Amino acid sequence: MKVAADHRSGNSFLDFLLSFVADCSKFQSGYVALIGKPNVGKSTLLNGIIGQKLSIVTAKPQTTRHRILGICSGPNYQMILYDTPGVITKQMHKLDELMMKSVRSATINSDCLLLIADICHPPEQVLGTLDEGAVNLIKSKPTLLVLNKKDKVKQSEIQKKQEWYEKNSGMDEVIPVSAKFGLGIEEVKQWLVSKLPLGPAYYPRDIVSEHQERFFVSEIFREKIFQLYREEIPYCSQVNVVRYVEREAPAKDFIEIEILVEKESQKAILLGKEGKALKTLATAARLDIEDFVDRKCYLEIKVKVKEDWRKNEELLEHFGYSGKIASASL
Ligand SMILES: Nc1nc2c(ncn2[C@@H]2O[C@H](COP(=O)(O)OP(=O)(O)OP(=O)(O)O)[C@@H](O)[C@H]2O)c(=O)[nH]1
Ligand SMILES: [Mg+2]
Repeated sequence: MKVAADHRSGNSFLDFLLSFVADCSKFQSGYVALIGKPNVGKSTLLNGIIGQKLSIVTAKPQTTRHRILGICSGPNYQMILYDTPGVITKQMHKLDELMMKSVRSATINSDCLLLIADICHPPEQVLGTLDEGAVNLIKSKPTLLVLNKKDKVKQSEIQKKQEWYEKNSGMDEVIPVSAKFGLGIEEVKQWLVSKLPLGPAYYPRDIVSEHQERFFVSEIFREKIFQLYREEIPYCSQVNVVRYVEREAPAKDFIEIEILVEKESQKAILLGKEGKALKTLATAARLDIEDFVDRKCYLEIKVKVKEDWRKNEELLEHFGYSGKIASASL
């Protein structure tokens, strides 16, 4: 930073301080919550903004269970984004309740909001499903309505839907995007930068998340369960990384994984005939985990039954659903 000038100038230290303060005073930073119904593409959008796959994505609703933190740093800004579980009105278990709590806390802690809706769905009042407290919170912050999946509809329909939402949603601005194909992401980023308050970088510029590697390993594993199994299996499964031992190459990292389900019958489905289904799952997960950690891995997997784990508050807290992210074992 202007080193040569500092040495020549009699007021070098003062000049340095003034220019440092001026630089800091231009820097913008803040928290952004991504909220919306299940399956609208919140996680895909987070990954698109960060430019890297951080949050797992599947075709099934209620994939995201935790509040996932992703960091996007630019030359003059740092946005800290929270991907959140899809907003549901009917809560079946304590897990659902804790998931909705994490949506609320992300909303409260944010400086601005991305409210995401699926452009393919008939237009609707986007705040309609939220309770009054949440609506008031959203109205008190700069909010962008992102109409996602625009690649699936015709240009004329995009325009019609955008106009409807601009007129009826009460949101500050409406931007149609395709998170999956990277269309409109830059516009969303520009909107965010225009709303971020002045402030320092909260995280080193070269990191994209604060979660530990083992958290992502359990999430990747869960993504594969969502992709490979049907009906209740994805929803009744909890994945814990019990042990993660990093080893010098050519040795492989050793990862002990525990999958919890609620019934013996679910365990039988997960294992499959002669353990074949579990083998397929383990291979698919290992390949993606190796890609993510950039090392070869050996997975040791145990499937356990823990009745009603989704209703057990103490266990849920232990598994990190109370806001803190942690991978734990029984
Ligand atoms: N065609 C198309 N599909 C998309 C787009 N964005 C997301 N999807 C798909 O929509 C599905 C849901 O995406 P997610 O990103 O997991 O949605 P989410 O809102 O995070 O879902 P939950 O975590 O379950 O609340 C996946 O199959 C994505 O590939 C998009 O822009 N276009
Ligand atoms: Mg998600």
